[in-house]
Amino acid sequence: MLTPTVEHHFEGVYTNFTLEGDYEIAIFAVDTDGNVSVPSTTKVIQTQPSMALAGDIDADGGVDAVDVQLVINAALGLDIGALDADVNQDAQVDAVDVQLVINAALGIL
Ligand SMILES: [Ca+2]
Ligand SMILES: [Ca+2]
Repeated sequence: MLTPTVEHHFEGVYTNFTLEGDYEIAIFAVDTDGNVSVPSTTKVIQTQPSMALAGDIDADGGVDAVDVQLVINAALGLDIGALDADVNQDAQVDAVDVQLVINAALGIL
């Protein structure tokens, strides 16, 4: 979502091009009547993938008690929305992921 800065000018920042590869981006506008503009497209090429901070479930740049709570909730089957709590990427959120997040929060990696 773009945010208006000055009149007729919008800006937005998206930082989650974390995997290596080419990303096609389409930008379009919708007015209050639902009319959609022809999209303007551009491309971002990520050549230096960044490893997401392990255990940073809410992607705020740090691993703390909030992340621990989120991974516990996910392990208990509680909905944490679109956040990915599968820290070790084994397709399930369980006590192993909880331990990994706790370790990360404590600085033990
Ligand atoms: Ca966090
Ligand atoms: Ca897991």
